[in-house]
Amino acid sequence: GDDASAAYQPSLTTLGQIQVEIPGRKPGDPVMTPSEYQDANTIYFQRCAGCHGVLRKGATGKALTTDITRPNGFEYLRDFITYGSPAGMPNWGTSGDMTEEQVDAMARYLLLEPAVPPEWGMAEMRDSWKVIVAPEDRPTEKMNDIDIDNLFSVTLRDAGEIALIDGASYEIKTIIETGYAVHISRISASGRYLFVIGRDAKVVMIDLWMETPGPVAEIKVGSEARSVETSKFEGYEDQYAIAGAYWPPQFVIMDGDTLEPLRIKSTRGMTYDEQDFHPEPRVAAILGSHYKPEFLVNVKETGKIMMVDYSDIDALKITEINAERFLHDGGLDSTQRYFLTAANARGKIVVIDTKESKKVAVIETEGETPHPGRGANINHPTYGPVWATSHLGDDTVALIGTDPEGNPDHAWKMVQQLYALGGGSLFVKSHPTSNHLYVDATLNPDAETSGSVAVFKIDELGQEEPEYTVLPLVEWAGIAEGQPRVVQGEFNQAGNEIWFSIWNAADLESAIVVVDDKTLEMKHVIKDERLVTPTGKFNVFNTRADVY
Ligand code: DHE
Repeated sequence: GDDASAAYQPSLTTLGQIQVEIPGRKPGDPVMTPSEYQDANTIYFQRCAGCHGVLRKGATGKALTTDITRPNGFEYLRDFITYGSPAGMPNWGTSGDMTEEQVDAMARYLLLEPAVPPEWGMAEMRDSWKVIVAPEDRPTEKMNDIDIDNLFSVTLRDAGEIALIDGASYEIKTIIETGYAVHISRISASGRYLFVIGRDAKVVMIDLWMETPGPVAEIKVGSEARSVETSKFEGYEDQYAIAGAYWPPQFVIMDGDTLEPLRIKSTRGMTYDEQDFHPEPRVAAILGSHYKPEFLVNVKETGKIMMVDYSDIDALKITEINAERFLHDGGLDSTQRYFLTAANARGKIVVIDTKESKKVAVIETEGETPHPGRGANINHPTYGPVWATSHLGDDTVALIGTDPEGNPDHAWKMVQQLYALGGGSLFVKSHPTSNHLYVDATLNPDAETSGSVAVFKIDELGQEEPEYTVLPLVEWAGIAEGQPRVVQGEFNQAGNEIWFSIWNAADLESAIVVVDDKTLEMKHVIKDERLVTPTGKFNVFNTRADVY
């Protein structure tokens, strides 16, 4: 049996480089052995912290601090983890993602105080920083025949890699090791440098001019992160990179040639509304303004958008805008002047005018948990330019007017609600040359639904109840094993085809399906044993120029 005194010797557990102490035992604490605690802590960081927070104070998911978990008790927690909830909590037990023993250990883990991982300041960043190829040793011109602007950077989530795939031939040009559960790719204004960030907060900078594109610098900016971006304002192209961390809650501005960390800013502080201190306001999406030398930094838990002026990083000026709590992802309208971003757990979209550095609206989406990615800009037959988001919690798509000059009556109002395949949608996509709006349903529990995408015809959106076409992409890809999920459409540079990931378990076959945007027929399937768990895809031109 377990010896309680041995079990509660403070001991260390590691996730990557995180070292945490098991918090001291209090009377009535559940029994956990050090190895159970370590396993549970690792599972917590991998599966739970993204929604519930490192300190368990809640965001997209509910708070799990002990004042809440203890009154609910062990059985309640165990059942909740096993069966999930319709509001978005995954059914970790019945889906087979966690064993009965793991669920049991997680329920006991949540009755203990949260472990606090260490800080990560300039010393740690500089220790982790590597210039692999110095700027003076890099090519002075493009050394390959790759059409860089039509290249796709594809996240291979569980492999900790990205694939660079040619947009015309569908050929995998190279696979680059990047770090644990790489999350997004962003591209410097010139199109030369590609930046990726993983959940482990490792940023890798890749030079697309090299004969075979590869890493030229890397750095770890914390222990948990999701966002990276580069300076895009005229005169500052490629000058700076910025990465935002979930833990520690901070962002860092880096040299755009080498990733040398220059200025770290903590985001800890007061919530925008109640103005109480929050110890873990995580950095969600970051966007480089096209109107000013500014980065827009979404600070999730305090509900603030920091507009960070990088024209003089020695005298950093930050315009701190009260937005709404639980800011997550977002993107620009078609003129690139307005930033539309989701306060997802509050069901709202906040609109920022990047020219005036002002909040112009907060809009209810009338759906549960808006999740736009960067959103989709379309030209609506009745309302003119609108921006779209789908929802994690239901099948609705909200269309918001974005044209205060030409369509002032509809600007910053929700003008229409569409009904797509079902809940669990993560991303919508369109393109300036396309007549289609694509809506996925990635996290829907039903395999047929999560394996398909809904397509609305833009010129038919003026009709009473616009209908959508269903494209059964998993069926088209011919993958029978597992429950592969369709995720995140991304257009090629010309805007005549859209790519979707068919995201299967790591040990099963995945694919990318290329759809002809005019005919809505399958044009090609990319299958390759190296394509392990493909998720996000980032076309170089569309990503650097913010075309979506
Ligand atoms: Fe993401 C973007 C955070 C789960 C695929 N994801 C983002 C951004 C944030 C974020 C803050 C915006 C970055 C930006 O624009 O600067 N994602 C989180 C989480 O906290 C969450 C909910 C849970 C977690 O533990 O990570 C989470 N995300 C996922 C996934 O499970 C997805 C589907 C698969 C994966 O690869 O992990 C996923 N997230 C993506 C993608 C984008 C993204 C593809 C970029 C979309 C785009 O078009 O820009």
